[in-house]
Amino acid sequence: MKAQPAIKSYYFGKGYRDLWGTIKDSWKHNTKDAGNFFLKAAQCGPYALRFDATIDNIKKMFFHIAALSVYVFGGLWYIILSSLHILFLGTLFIGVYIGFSGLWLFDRIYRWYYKLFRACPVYHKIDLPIYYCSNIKCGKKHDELRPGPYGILNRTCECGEKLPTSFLNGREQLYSVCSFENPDGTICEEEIKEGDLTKPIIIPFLGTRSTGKTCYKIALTKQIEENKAWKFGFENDNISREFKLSLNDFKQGNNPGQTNEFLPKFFEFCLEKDTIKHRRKIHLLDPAGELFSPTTSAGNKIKKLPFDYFDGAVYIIDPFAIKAVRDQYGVDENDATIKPAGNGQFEIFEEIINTLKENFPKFKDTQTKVPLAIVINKVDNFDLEDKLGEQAATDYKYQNKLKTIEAAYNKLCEQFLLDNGQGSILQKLKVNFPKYQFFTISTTEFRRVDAPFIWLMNQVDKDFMK
Ligand SMILES: Nc1nc2c(ncn2[C@@H]2O[C@H](COP(=O)(O)OP(=O)(O)OP(=O)(O)O)[C@@H](O)[C@H]2O)c(=O)[nH]1
Ligand SMILES: [Mg+2]
Ligand SMILES: [Zn+2]
Ligand SMILES: [Zn+2]
Repeated sequence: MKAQPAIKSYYFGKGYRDLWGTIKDSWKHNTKDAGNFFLKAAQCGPYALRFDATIDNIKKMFFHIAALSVYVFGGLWYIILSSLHILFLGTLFIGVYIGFSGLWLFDRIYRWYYKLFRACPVYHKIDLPIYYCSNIKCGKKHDELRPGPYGILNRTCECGEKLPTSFLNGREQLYSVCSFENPDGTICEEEIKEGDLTKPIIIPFLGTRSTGKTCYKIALTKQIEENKAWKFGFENDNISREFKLSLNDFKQGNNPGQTNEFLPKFFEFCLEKDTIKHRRKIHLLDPAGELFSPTTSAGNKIKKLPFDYFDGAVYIIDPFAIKAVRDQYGVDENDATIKPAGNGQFEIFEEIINTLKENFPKFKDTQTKVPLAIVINKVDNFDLEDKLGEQAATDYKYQNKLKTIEAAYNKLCEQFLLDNGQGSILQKLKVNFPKYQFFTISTTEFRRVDAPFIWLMNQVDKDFMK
């Protein structure tokens, strides 16, 4: 363990020094006592064969015998007592070590079993953040706050404050920041708000410019907030404030404006259920569509997204980015109200797939287990709702005796893509993401916006959705 701004536990530092100290001291006493007798023997003068020296000789001999006895018997006592001392402390220390290793292991295994980790707002997946000392005047950073040489259940910071070393006794309530070390040696230190152990669910939105990712984020969050199946809450005041403002704007029909950040921070909120042990922390990622624009460097940019630990993705499609659809409805590609997404929303998907395969082990196999919600947005326009909406899917289900409405949505949407000349991308989607599901939504009219999220959650977190 790296040096911590804390006082080493008795069992890892001072305990040994104390033991060594008492052993040394008691030997010192012994030699001192024996030395005194030698001194007294010396004071009796040299041994002599004279009669008048007999008493002195006897005294001298007595002191010598006494000195030797101190050495021999005292030494024996010393060995016996020291061994007992070592045995006693040793047993105590071993007990403590077993306790500490057990707690350390429990902490690890528990978090591994429940898949609990921290997702920093800028995508680092970390096991243990840096915790700040709870004494505000001190604020020292503890980067390995777990059971160890500085303490088992608690540790004492250099300032004297007691800090819990495990999630069991309140460690997660300390202020904490990301501990990821950047390639240049600096530490990320983005604030991570938890309060307790939470299970992260990470869902990025894929889709080119103006497909409606940001509108989707707003409408989806609103619907999730209103859903009575769970308790909703923001952890971060800034995100909460930002959401309220953009929701107000959105409801008044204002366009959220294009997102500029290629790699924005996660948009986070928590979901809680009485029946569930750990809150779920949902991390939505709404990047600028430019990230997916079919340029030569798109792959390099996409690589920076947290694909290696995302749970599922939402791929947002704007039907009006398809020329055949625009032609059918007489929509210009620069239409100001519909704002059709640019060409290339499908071409980029190929690039995304290639980048994933090259860079992320999860996607190496042709068939990834990662679920993909393919969302056709903007169906409030023209007769798209009649063709692809809920009634259409229900009718299709009964007419074709399908088991689920989901199967009906898939069939309708696949046919829609085929009819509009997008058969090849459809094939690629199905081959590379066998766990896919089509949805048709309207973000501006809040139509079926939470369906893709609920489906994804059912794929990745059945326990929570029970
Ligand atoms: N009619 C209609 N328009 C929509 C819908 N969803 C989004 N739009 C419009 O599409 C445009 C783009 O929406 P955004 O959410 O900003 O798109 P984006 O994908 O975030 O775009 P970038 O941030 O540039 O990548 C806006 O003008 C929205 O009003 C919808 O369901 N129906
Ligand atoms: Mg946007
Ligand atoms: Zn402190
Ligand atoms: Zn970080």
